[in-house]
Amino acid sequence: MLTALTGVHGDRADAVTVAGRTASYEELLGAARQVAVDLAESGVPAFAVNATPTLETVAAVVGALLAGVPCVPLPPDAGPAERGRILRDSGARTIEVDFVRRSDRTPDPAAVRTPDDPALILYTSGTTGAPKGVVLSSAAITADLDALAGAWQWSAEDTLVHGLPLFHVHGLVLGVLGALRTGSRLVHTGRPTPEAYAAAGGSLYFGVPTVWSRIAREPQAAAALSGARLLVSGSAALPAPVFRDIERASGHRIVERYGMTETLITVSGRAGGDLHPGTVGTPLPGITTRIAAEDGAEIGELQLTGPTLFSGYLGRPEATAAAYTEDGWFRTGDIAAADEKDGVHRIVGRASTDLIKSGGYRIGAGEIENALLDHPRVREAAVVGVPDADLGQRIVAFVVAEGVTGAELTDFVAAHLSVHKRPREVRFVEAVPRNAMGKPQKRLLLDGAAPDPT
Ligand code: MCA
Ligand code: AMP
Repeated sequence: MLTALTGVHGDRADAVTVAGRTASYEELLGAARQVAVDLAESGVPAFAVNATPTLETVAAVVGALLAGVPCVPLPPDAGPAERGRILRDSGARTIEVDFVRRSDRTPDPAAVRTPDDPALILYTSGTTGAPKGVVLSSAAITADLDALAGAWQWSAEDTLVHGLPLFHVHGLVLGVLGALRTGSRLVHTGRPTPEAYAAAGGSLYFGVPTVWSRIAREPQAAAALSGARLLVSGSAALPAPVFRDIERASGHRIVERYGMTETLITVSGRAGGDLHPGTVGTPLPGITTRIAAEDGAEIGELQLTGPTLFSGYLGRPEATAAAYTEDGWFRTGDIAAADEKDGVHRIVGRASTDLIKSGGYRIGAGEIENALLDHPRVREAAVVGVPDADLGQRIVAFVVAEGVTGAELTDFVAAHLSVHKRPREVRFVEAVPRNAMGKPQKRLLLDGAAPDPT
């Protein structure tokens, strides 16, 4: 997976820059080898990495791959509830990582490893309950990166720029391992701000729609990207006006691609291809898709198969089985359509309203509801995603509670789970309307709720 570290492209003084610090391949490899040595000595079964945007995180992930120890990246702002759950579920442990200590040898892995063994375990939300660990093998990751390199003509000539979090597929698998697979330079901007993207002078840019929409609102920053080769958006739907504003200011039609933590990126527009707003391109080589539409309908659930799929949810065989149809296709839960003539896909929505996409983060309504119910003043909670011009959707919590303010509840969720999972709005209601089965009727809540009195 780490082709660039084998020296095929030579060394580069500026191979990897993260938040203003730069390392050559040799320096990165030395630090990663030291991590691998320390991991081998520690005997940890899985390596929990506090995924701050730093060179240490890159060295830690690469070190885990060298040592053949599954890596579990943690959101750096994860509160005790979220952090504790991930560590308990995965059995992962942290060890100290220091970019200054380097080794020139890679330890032998403790056991014989194959490309199908777990490389990464990424935690991702479902509609209810706690996030599940998605087990990804190096075979799946390399299959995806090679398919994307082909689709985007991504090579060692590129300088990849992004500022996405390093605990999800987009920022870590594409944004770090992709650079080390293709040999492109990497500039991670620390935060994905329009100013930082504009100043980075890259050829290839990755962003979630919120990032592109913020760049579109600053035409000077968008214009600064005109010298790039390719701009890519994913993780959520890119609004058509953002596509057009970026084209107007930079001359680039953004390539949109679609994926999931469980499947990696499966459908994408192509560099030099015919790109239209609202479309996510065609399946990558090796991926087969089908639309499970009711008789006569054009849209239905997108289902797929291919070599980029996950190995399963960690320790949850029932959940893994439930993610597939009886005839073995992965159920994405996304509603899509595919053009009859050219096969170009459109993602039109999600089957469940209980999965929220906010700023490109996938957030399960049930997880936030459970967190709110842990607050002693909260008696009932129902969480929904409401359309938001900046975030795509924003998290709105309807609660039955007394003696607590909306701001206190927001802080409670931010502190216990993580900051991006906090409700952006808390509305107090007298009761959560429920159907005969006791299931919250969230639509009714959206139609007439009392505003936050604080
Ligand atoms: C505000 N803050 C708080 C609170 N309120 N902190 C604690 N408690 C509070 N109550 C502060 C934080 O400390 C932080 O401060 C700041 O607010 C963060 O604000 P926030 O609004 O959360 O951030 P943002 O700037 O609005 O974030 C937008 C974003 C972010 C940068 C676009 O959403 C993002 O990075 N999204 C990327 C998600 C992603 O990578 N998804 C990929 C999933 P300070 O700023 O000082 O730290 S993988 C995937 O989907 C698939 C495979 C795919 O297709 O890619
Ligand atoms: P995650 O597992 O966090 O990566 O979230 C995966 C989900 O993100 C998918 O199931 C889709 O709902 C959504 N998603 C990813 N890319 C796109 C896209 N280009 N357009 C619309 N939705 C997307």
